[in-house]
Amino acid sequence: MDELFLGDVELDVAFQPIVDLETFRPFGYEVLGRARSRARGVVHRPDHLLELAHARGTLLRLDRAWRALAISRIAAATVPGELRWFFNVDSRCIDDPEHTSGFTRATLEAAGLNDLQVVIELGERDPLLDATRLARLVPSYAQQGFAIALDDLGAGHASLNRLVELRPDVAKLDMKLVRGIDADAYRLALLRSLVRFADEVGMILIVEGIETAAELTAVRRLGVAFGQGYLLGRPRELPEAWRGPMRSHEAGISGTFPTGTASAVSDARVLERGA
Ligand code: G
Ligand code: MN
Repeated sequence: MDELFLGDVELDVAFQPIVDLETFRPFGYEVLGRARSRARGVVHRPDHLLELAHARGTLLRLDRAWRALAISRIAAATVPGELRWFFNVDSRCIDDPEHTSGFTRATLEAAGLNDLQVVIELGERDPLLDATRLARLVPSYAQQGFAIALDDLGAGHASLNRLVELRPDVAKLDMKLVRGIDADAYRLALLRSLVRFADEVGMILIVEGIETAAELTAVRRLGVAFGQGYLLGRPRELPEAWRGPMRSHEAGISGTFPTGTASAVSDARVLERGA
């Protein structure tokens, strides 16, 4: 697969928890593409790699390779059924003549993951996140049974216009609007109004990029249901307990804490109490 992209680049994926801010249990995981050059020991920034692939006409291949890799990792694990799995899609993929609808559903089916709850994140980086592309993409994903998230709301192309056109099931507030929110009346007022907006239209609101205990406290006080960020859990491999062959005691795993998230969250609680 390497030669399809960039010499010796080796693809990987990491999983970052999206956490229920009331219970601190994981609501789901966002899949994040990762890449490194084995020979040179270099870690590549995924956004750079996407731009490079776009310039070389291999964006669709890269996008699909990451998604297929993530699906194979999930399939190799025993994951609790109630979790949602958030996949980033670069909407520019739709311009590739090889693009056909149904790849993600077909890959899930081949992996025996028909019941996986999938959320497709359409994001701020996509200059083509316009009404014409959305009119083709969104029904395709809806038909495959996936929910739609507007990623990085408030940044780049993920504008308020996109929000009202797309009417997504989920919106993820961009992390720049969260940074230092505890000490910023404008950011607090904006988030407060978005919580109310989400409630009124029945949209799930996720706050991205929570890094400090003070930010977490402020976001929770506003009644935001779900959060993501380094404080709540870094992108990493799936929890050890889920990997490898199913063991009998894992049959009733539903609702348990993945190890990584539990420790990150208890850190967050301690930090929050100290704040
Ligand atoms: O555009 P999108 O929201 O999909 O970008 C996710 C990126 O943000 C990933 O590269 C992930 O590693 C990074 N990320 C996740 N949580 C945090 C955080 O708390 N702080 C910062 N600075 N980056 C984060
Ligand atoms: Mn995302």
